Amino acid sequence: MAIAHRKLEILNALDQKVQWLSTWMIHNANHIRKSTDGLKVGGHQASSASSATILSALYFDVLRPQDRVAVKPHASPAFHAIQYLLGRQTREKIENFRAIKGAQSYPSRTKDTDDVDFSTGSVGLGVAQTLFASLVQDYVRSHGLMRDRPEGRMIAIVGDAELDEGNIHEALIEGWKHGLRNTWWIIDYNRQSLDAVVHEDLYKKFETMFTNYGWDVVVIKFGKLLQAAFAEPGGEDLKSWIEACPNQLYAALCFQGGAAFRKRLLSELPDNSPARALIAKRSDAELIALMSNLGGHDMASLLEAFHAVDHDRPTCFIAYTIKGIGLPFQGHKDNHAGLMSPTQMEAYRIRQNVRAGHEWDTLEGIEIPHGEIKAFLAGVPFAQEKTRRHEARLIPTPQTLDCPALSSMSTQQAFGLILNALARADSELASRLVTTSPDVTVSTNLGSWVNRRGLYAREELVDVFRQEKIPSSYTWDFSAKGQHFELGIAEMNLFILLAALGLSHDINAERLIPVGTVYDPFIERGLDALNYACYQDARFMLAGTPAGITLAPEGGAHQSLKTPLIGMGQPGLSSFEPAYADELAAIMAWGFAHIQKQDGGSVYLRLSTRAIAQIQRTMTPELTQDIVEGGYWRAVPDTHTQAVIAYTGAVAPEAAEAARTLSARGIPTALLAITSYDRLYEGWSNADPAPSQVQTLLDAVPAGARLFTVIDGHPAALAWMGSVGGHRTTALGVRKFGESGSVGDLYRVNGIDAAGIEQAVEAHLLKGAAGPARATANP
Ligand SMILES: Cc1ncc(C[n+]2csc(CCOP(=O)(O)OP(=O)(O)O)c2C)c(N)n1
Ligand SMILES: [Mg+2]
Repeated sequence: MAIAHRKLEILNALDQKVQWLSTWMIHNANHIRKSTDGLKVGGHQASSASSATILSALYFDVLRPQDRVAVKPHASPAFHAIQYLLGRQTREKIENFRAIKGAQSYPSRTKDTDDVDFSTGSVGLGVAQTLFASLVQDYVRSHGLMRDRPEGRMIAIVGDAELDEGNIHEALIEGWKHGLRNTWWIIDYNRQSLDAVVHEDLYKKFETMFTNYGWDVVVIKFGKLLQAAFAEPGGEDLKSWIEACPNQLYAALCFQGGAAFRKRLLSELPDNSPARALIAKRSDAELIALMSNLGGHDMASLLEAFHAVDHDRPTCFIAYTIKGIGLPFQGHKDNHAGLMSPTQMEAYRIRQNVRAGHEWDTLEGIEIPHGEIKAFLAGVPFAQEKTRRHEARLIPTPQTLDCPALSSMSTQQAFGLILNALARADSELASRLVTTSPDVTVSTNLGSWVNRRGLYAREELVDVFRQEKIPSSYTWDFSAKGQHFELGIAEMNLFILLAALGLSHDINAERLIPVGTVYDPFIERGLDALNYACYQDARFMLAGTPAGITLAPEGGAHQSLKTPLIGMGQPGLSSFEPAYADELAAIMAWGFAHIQKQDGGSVYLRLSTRAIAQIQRTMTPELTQDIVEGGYWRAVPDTHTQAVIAYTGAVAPEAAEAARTLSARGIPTALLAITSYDRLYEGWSNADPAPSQVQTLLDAVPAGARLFTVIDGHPAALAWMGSVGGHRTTALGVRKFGESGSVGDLYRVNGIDAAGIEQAVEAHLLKGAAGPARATANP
């Protein structure tokens, strides 16, 4: 499709403006505002320039309001410059690029104000997020929602080195399995990473890889100037020379300029090649302009390629670029952190036709009548919808959730039963629930939910075992109505999918209630993606199960001990470690509401496979409240109390037994159930002036009493509790892992069995070890 000449002129002028503003933004941050501490922050000019034309082509012409974009992290200045030109970003923000409250160094959904669709920063994650966002859009539409809104394309501008990240490859497999559509990945193929020039012919690997996963691949290699030159006499020879030129050399020549290109070409082209005349016709300036006219810097070539797509198949564009195009360090292998000096910037300003003092003027130096540019900007398709963020209505949640009253069960089992009860009932909450798991659906107890609600796939696929009447506990039918996303074993994918599901209210204007399950230790496999999901303020419930050494004989390598600290340390995630089913039911009911609240967040449940005898009790509103806030007394302290055992999770029976035994032995011992060390800690940190839950609880403990905290996990998760009221504290827990054994044996080895707890208490209280106020880890 030919692009009208005038339109191209306007787009090229805007692209130049984007180049200028983004370069200036970084210069301003470093040389004028001198960043925050006078430190050079560097690292954007070359990378941003590399993608600027791709971004200009997209935002000023190709994108529609329903499309969503993940911009590679270092193209953030170009992104902000475009939004500024579109009137969607303020001058103040870009003047304060990288400063507090200014435009963010990496596009941020939560911290930027100019409508970032997907945050980027940790390379690879934003790219994969577009893929999962597209699957989620399909899910929403398959469920009869979002019918009055057009479907959008999910687009990533990808640094070529980003494709080294394994999570992208994991996502590609999942995309293929789920029949991915409406996804574009545009690779800024500048053949440079942070450190160096990338391997030769990498694009061939990209091509086969994407084709292999069912994607269309479009290579945008040469711009119009080069294409025209190839049609001249000698053009064929020039093209062959370029095709054969190694990446490193091409980059070096781009850095050195027209004269260097001339010298090299003349030394390498055959004596009788007509290309010599083609080169001779051009000045050095014309020659470098020609040789750097790669497809990714050529507006017309980019637009042609993008507008030619008339289908919804996933498409990978490989756009050839030069890192730092148009800047003094273009092509230099060290240019990732390159910054122009004030003198270089001055020369660039003059070249860009920008008057001193008018650096931030939007249309400064553009020779096309400004009225015409403004009219063009006002008609840009992408900018036609003022706000692209949606608000979806809240899905009603019950005060309490049903949980069968078995005399003995594990929290993991209770989790499955609670979901099963939801699956049986016909509530709106149940219809909005989406579960997902990386090949541990059955072993994390989602099986009965899946039996009732089915697996999701756009195309129906029946369970052949069921069809053949072969007995099996689980029905594995896929359909467009299914409510479980089955993933392969890749925890990164789990968290990125949760990020995508958990933003559906904002992106698709349809709220989903995502619930993911994972073996607790493997949270660490996907940790960066979990952090990414939370950073974007995606909302979901996560069950990490089985957890701790309590999974015992199942396998030492699967024991998790750091995850309580992850739960505490992760912003945007409230973590819980209940011991009893009724606690879990209270937490989940609260959680389903919390993940929908404007000022809410996501929820992490650390669950165990250990069946324990349940407490026969009636849940009261007060107890529910305490459970959700993080803790309650099971045996209250009084003025005689000498020891407090504060436990969390599956070690409840040992803690209770120790408290009983010690009290019987004449050491008055109180018992504190902790359901959320995270919420207790948060509450304590934020409490001012009202006392927090943990302060209120510990107020009742006499000053001379000692706390003994017990957790099947790292003791640091509870050790801080002594600081709340100044009580001496001994923190019991697990600091080594990896050996199989029975629960009893492993608890004993780690000193968290009843005898171990009792010994710790007696060692401190009877043997006069009550020294100065300090916390001790496992004695
Ligand atoms: C997970 C992760 N590891 C390392 C980095 C540091 N880093 C930032 S950009 C980059 C590579 C840049 O290369 P490329 O993706 O090709 O981008 P471009 O050449 O367009 O700048 C690296 C290693 C990061 N941001 N994220
Ligand atoms: Mg690169």
